[in-house]
Amino acid sequence: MSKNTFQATENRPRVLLIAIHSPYNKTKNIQSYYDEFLHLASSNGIIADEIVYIKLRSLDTGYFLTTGKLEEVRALCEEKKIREVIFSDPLSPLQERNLTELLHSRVYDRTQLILEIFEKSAHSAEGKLQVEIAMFHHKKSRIAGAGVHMMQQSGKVGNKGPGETAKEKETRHIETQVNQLKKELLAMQKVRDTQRKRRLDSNVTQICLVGYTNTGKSTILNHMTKANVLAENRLFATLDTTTRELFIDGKKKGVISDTVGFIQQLPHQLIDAFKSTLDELRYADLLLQVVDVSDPDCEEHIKVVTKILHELGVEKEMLYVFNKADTPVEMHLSEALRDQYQPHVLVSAQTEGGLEPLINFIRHWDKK
Ligand SMILES: Nc1nc2c(ncn2[C@@H]2O[C@H](COP(=O)(O)OP(=O)(O)OP(=O)(O)O)[C@@H](O)[C@H]2O)c(=O)[nH]1
Ligand SMILES: [Mg+2]
Repeated sequence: MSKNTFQATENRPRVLLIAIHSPYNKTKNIQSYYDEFLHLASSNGIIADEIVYIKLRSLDTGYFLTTGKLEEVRALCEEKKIREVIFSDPLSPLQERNLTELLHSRVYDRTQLILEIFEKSAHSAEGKLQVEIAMFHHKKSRIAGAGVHMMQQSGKVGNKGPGETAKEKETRHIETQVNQLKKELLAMQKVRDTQRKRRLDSNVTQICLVGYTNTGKSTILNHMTKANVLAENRLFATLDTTTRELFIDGKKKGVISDTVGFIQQLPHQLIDAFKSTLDELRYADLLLQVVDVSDPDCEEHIKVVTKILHELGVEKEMLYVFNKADTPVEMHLSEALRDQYQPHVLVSAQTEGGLEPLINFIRHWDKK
């Protein structure tokens, strides 16, 4: 176990981040996975007081960490008065509960962390509903693994049957709420469908920006359409799909949409909840897959995006947009490697005129 210690200044709960290298994590570059985990935490406004890096050969079903590591973490939490512990890997409901009790802290995992970022980033009513549904699903899975006290039968009037446990009651309550939220979401989707149908009927060209989170999708949309979508160095800055008219040389070329960014091991609750937003992709004529060439893991990220698109059943004509060509770091996607991804353009959304190769491609591109 290796660790970093930081100086805590304010009077807030002290936070420990636990970055795990488990045998089940198929990521090729563990350092990038760690960096991404730290970026997820900071994107959620979390200041880490302690970070430990743990390599595990096996996982404990009850406590996730094996005995020796668990004791080291317990001692650290006690010594540093830690009150919040976040794991970089998914915890089972049982592990989460056992660790919470043992460490006297709020304990949660990467999935919960991503859900909380999504909760903060959702601005539209539809986005908020989608996140709420995903949160309920996650909560329901936690209840499924809850302990004995939830198994005790509750004798209150109004229960479904005499044998209903508190666990079943809570699950039923969540299901009722999810069903209600889904109804509301469906009504909103109908409005979106009508808008889309109008666009399809008018035969307007639809272009969609997709890609890993933080690659520059919103920055590109803003520069190409003078939109005002929040773009910042935060994971999942954008959740809501924004669609704008796209003019090239003063002529309307079509519409262009920004979409929620992807991430490796994206919690499935979120893919499910965001299916309706991501539906935009299914109707696109051209996808612009934005890739951050300053990221050492960018090729891996292309694979993640391709896999999620495949899972969503989206197979569309695609242009790879290699962005951040201005960055001082060495390009992580060599020219030879880049050539495997065709067609592609190399751009810099932050440089004056840096998007010209992309604009030029779209200028000469027509839908089939
Ligand atoms: N150096 C450099 N930075 C860029 C470029 N384009 C975008 N960025 C920065 O990259 C960060 C992410 O940009 P966004 O446009 O928010 O990225 P996004 O893909 O919309 O991210 P999500 O909405 O979180 O999925 C911001 O800090 C941008 O300023 C570029 O061409 N060069
Ligand atoms: Mg964005």
